[in-house]
Amino acid sequence: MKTVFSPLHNRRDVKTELDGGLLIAPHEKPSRAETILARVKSQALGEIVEPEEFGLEPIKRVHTDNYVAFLENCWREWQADGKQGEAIPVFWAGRGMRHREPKDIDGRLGYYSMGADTSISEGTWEAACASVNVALTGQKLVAEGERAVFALCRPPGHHAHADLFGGYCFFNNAAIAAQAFRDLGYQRVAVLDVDFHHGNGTQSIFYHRNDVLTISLHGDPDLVFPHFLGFEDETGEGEGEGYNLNIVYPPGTPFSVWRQGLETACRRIADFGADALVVPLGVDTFEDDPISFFKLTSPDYLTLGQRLAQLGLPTLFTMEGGYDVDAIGVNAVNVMQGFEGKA
Ligand code: SP5
Ligand code: ZN
Repeated sequence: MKTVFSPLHNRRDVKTELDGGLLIAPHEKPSRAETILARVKSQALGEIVEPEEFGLEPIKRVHTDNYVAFLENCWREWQADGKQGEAIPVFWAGRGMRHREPKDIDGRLGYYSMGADTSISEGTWEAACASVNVALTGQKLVAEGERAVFALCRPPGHHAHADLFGGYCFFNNAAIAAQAFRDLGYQRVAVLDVDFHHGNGTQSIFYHRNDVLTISLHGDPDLVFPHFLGFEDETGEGEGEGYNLNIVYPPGTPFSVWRQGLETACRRIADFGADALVVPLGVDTFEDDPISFFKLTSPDYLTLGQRLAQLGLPTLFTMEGGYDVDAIGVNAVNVMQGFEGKA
């Protein structure tokens, strides 16, 4: 299997993550991608390809123009305002307040975010754009006939809405790739999100549509991020009714239970008649992940890959979460090797 990788991911290298009342060293850091790349090489998974440049147009098929402009200018405006640290949203439009874009940079950070876990600094824009190019290059390779491609995206994307960043995400790489499949004439695209966290951005982007089926297996949002979306009664709206599926699990969930949801998801994708599959792949479902509570083991990721291959679809993997850096390479590449038939 080919892997798409951009060294520009390392332009995203913030020093802070607001967590537990402290500015900690971020969970989402450059070594994550480097560790996965090293495993791709040591396992000789396949060719490693640098991304092509796709520009902003495919991004704007999914994200609003004003949001894209905000991300492009945020760090510059923050600095021009004389701020000392990294850009972190602090204020939001709560219930009863106005949802309008203010001029002030603190106001705009709140307007365009869904969490304060995601600081912005120099290079975030460049890395986020490179991550989209990685996903779109993978999508193009699949459209040209590759059975499956591993888009080693960083930063991740699945928490980003049309006009919101957060959860370490800026552009929704998986949603942009799914839309690119549609724009190339694929009629029904399935997105199966196996990250530990709900794929809130992807759900939201396609919530009113029946041409992109969105499914997410994740930790109960009553207990974990993103807290305010991802419940099982969210099934889609309007034409999209019945085209979103959330499967929620409690703390301690082992693969033997999680895989039942995977089975439900795979059957739904087959019934839908998908002609392409996008898999936002997080390995924060791992038993030793520092911010999550599922109990998947490294061999389980081989089984996951095998089951996804049985769908028989052109498949694009986009890298999302996974924060046990010691295991992230083995676990992510196990999915690819399972897909290719390794038991
Ligand atoms: C892509 C992805 O996986 N994003 C996840 C973003 C989660 N950010 C909030 C993390 C809060 C961690 N709190 C630590 C509690 C440890 N028990
Ligand atoms: Zn996650």
